[in-house]
Amino acid sequence: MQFTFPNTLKYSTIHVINTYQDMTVAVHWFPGHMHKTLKEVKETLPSVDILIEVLDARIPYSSENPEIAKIRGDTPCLKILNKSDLADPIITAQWQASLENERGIQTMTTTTDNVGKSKQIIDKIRSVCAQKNASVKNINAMIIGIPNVGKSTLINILAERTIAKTGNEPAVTRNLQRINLGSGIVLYDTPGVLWPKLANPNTGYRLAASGAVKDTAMEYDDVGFFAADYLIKAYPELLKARFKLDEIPDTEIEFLEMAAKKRGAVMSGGRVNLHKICEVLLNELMSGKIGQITLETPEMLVAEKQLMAEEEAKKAAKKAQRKAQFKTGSMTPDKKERKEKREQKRQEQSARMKAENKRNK
Ligand SMILES: Nc1nc2c(ncn2[C@@H]2O[C@H](COP(=O)(O)OP(=O)(O)OP(=O)(O)O)[C@@H](O)[C@H]2O)c(=O)[nH]1
Ligand SMILES: [Mg+2]
Repeated sequence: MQFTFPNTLKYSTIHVINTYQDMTVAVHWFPGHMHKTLKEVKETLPSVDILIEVLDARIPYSSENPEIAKIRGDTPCLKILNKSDLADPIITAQWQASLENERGIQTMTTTTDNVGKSKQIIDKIRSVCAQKNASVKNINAMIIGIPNVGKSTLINILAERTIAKTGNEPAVTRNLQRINLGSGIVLYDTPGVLWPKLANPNTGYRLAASGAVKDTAMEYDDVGFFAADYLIKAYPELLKARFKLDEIPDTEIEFLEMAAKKRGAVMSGGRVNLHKICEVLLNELMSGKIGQITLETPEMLVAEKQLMAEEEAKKAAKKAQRKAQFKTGSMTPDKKERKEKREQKRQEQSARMKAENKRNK
């Protein structure tokens, strides 16, 4: 399935002006097992005491599942910003403050580098579910999140043994798994889930650029151009250092050409291999080799959401206009006249019939 950038959707931050307009990209991915998982999550939710939504600290908005927000109800939710070792720490703090504005939401950052901190999740679970008598009943904590965000890794840390299969690719876990920690807490590991409709087109690119989308389901070149466009504006110094460049050019294509030459991504005849350099850029971005990078800020999202709302309002206005046109269309003088004539003929006919009936009596 594909989606198109709305004409007006642009980044809007101090340094990022998006040039991607009218661009179509295929990074949408919602296989059958995700559909099944979402259904199972909904079914299990009534017996869940706390939801632990694992977010990718590099894309806290784009990795937040809107379907969960819809079905969560009053279930307390702890949002974990995982892989915080790969994210820009200043922006991570901004995201935590922004997420905690929501009712019933608590946040924490975690990374595989700091196992001790991850274990504090257990204390959080206990404090949030303090009213539940754990000696009588287990606390049920369900771990959810996008593919490849680190859910199973986190479960292994909490369980202090390798109990869930992990791997650096999306869709490693395929079935819901119940893990009894043995101390009054039961964890549910779930397969990574995306959602059927991405409202914000930038979300698709960011999910792809962070490794949540299977590489067979994304176009490296499109995502690479998107990432290059963002990085030259948001993190020019990191790019300079990583690709050993003296200056960062104004456009993503110039940057990709320069980087390709530095990395030998050149084809016979001297033409730059853009596909190859996009692949290199994305792999280095995902693995953190370029540096600690966050792909979206709360400020950017305020602007993007506003643009999306304007886009929606325009669509709704157009639809209403079409509807109105259709209605008035049926009332054009021509149609109105024909309708009146039909009505008149009906009345004449009924009068004739009445008169005839009277005569026959
Ligand atoms: N750099 C970094 N890598 C991490 C972190 N947590 C997990 N990973 C890596 O991310 C990859 C995915 O981890 P998993 O635990 O399998 O992710 P998952 O969310 O269970 O993925 P699915 O089951 O496919 O949905 C693995 O290679 C982990 O080593 C982290 O905090 N930092
Ligand atoms: Mg998993």
